[in-house]
Amino acid sequence: MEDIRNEVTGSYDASQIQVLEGLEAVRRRPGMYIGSTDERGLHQLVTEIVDNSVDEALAGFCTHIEVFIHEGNGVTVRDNGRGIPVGYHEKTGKDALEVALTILHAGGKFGGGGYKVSGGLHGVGLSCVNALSEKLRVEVRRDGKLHVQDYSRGIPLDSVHVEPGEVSETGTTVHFWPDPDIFDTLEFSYDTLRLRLRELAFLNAGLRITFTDERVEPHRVESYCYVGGIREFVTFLNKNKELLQPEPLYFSGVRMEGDMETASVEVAMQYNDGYNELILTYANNIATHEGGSHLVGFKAALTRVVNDYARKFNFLKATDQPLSGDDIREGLTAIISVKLEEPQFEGQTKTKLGNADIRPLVDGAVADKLSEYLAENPAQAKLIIEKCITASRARDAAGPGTRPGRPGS
Ligand code: 0RA
Repeated sequence: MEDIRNEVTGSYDASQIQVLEGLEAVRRRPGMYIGSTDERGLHQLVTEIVDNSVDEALAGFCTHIEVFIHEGNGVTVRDNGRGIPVGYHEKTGKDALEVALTILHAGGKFGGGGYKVSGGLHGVGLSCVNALSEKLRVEVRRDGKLHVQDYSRGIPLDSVHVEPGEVSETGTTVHFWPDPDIFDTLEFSYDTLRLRLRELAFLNAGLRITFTDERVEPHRVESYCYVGGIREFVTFLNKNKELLQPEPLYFSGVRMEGDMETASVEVAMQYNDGYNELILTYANNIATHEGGSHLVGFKAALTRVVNDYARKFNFLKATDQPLSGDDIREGLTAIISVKLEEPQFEGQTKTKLGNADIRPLVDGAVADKLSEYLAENPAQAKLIIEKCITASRARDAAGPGTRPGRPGS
């Protein structure tokens, strides 16, 4: 057991013991906090740190996140947000920055009207990464000063101190070196990280993410910034395809409780001339591979609205069967992204969104905006409906057994 006395006070105070117990818990069962200690868990560390910066961007205070992989597999994540708060923290008697880096569940709601959405580790990201890093340095640019603290395996090596000189910008930088005692591998994959960082840029319109791999000469640098957000994501997924609409359709909606926005939904969709259905769903920037309430809401609204339109304008005769969900989703590429306060992740791989109240939110937004779009763009509507009817006939011609869900969604 290492000496756990507080370096400054020399005492084993209650909050210090709590911190050490938290650290111990994370280091003893890292899988409970980051999923695993293999390659996946290693990359999760980067995501956890980046998620904090993305939250700062969602709150409206950060426009640029930079990620570096250094030689020797250290990582730096830097943002231009407000900077993690520094200064005396009443409850613990420590610096607020140290609290953020050492106390599990120290995250909480963000100020500035935004709600904290990072799925990550329920807001324990920073302290977990700290506990699982052989070495970590945090730098906060705030109040014209550079505040710094160093850690090893989550234990502070010094107290928060100000480095000489002035800084003009604000922001947070975290440098960390994953602990070889914890992880099976320390080798970061450029492709894994670039995929995730680009996805985050697509999911958060206007946010710039710059990614630099310093392990190769010359360094590999890429920067992602999509003003169109998930519309550009759909365009990207549909590239090299023949398209039915010149631009993806885009719908959004929010849930308000009083004057507080407590959830939001964004949908982008575009048909191509192929037969595949590609719908990617996200909750709080996390891919929900098993779908869930947002996907159910989307499918229900899409199926209903397209059938209603087809009937109303006599694409379907009174005796015709309704178009099935599968018919309607043939050739469809879509992104559904919801942000909410307390996401419930369920299913085998914890990638199924459980929150039941998200279903009517998505259904409502898609139904309203899609009906409006079809009503205002009859030529586009005709193209879509005719494609669905073609799909339906092809499925009928293929014979029984090719219609698993009819007439459902
Ligand atoms: C809590 C409160 C405030 C900012 C942050 C956290 C914050 C955390 C991280 C983590 C990485 N980058 C970050 N940027 C900001 C707001 C403090 C204020 O009111 O100025």
